[in-house]
Amino acid sequence: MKLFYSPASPYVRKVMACAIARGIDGRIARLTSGTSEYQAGLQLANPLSKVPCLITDDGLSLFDSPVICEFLDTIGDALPMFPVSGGARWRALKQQAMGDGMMDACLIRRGEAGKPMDAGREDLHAKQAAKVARSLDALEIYLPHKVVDIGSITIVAALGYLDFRFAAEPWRPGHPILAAWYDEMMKDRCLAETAPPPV
Ligand SMILES: N[C@@H](CCC(=O)N[C@@H](CS)C(=O)NCC(=O)O)C(=O)O
Repeated sequence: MKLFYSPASPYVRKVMACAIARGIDGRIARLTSGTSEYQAGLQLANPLSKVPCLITDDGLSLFDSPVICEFLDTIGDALPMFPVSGGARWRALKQQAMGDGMMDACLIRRGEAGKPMDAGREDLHAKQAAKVARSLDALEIYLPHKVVDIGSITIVAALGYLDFRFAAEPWRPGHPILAAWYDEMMKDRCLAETAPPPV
């Protein structure tokens, strides 16, 4: 398998964390943006031109991190990252949606960074920041379980991205329970080894 990859992408982190948790990361070659294969191939493989994008051993291109992560669950015989049924499944999928939404809001703000701050842009920043703030408050109350699954992986990826790109807006104050949960989850190899690069 080949993965269009960026070390700074929280969505790529989700994929690599799932692959490590399932013991199949060694079967994934990483294509980084400096390579000609990446430059020539990403738009063909993913018309949206976004990472992560996985090329399977059958030559199928898959994109959007939830799709890729679910595909990885079909390979190997480790415990699934997507709980199969019941409350655990819906909790994990909901947490994945929340973590992805937090990352989406952060990326919108990043995309606007450095542009002139007119009233419309200030409103956009405030609305995106509020989505993240409300999600943090909800997570402080409805803490994810201390299990590695697609829900907790995505929430950790979102929180790690806040540390990485929004260090000037620390999320830990006011969220001590979530901060302790995060520190505990970061002890897992799949999350420790995929932490964002130093700023
Ligand atoms: N929903 C997608 C989001 C992927 C995404 O936005 N990736 C960013 C990097 S973090 C990207 O490739 N952006 C380039 C672009 O939007 O052109 C997923 O879950 O994989």
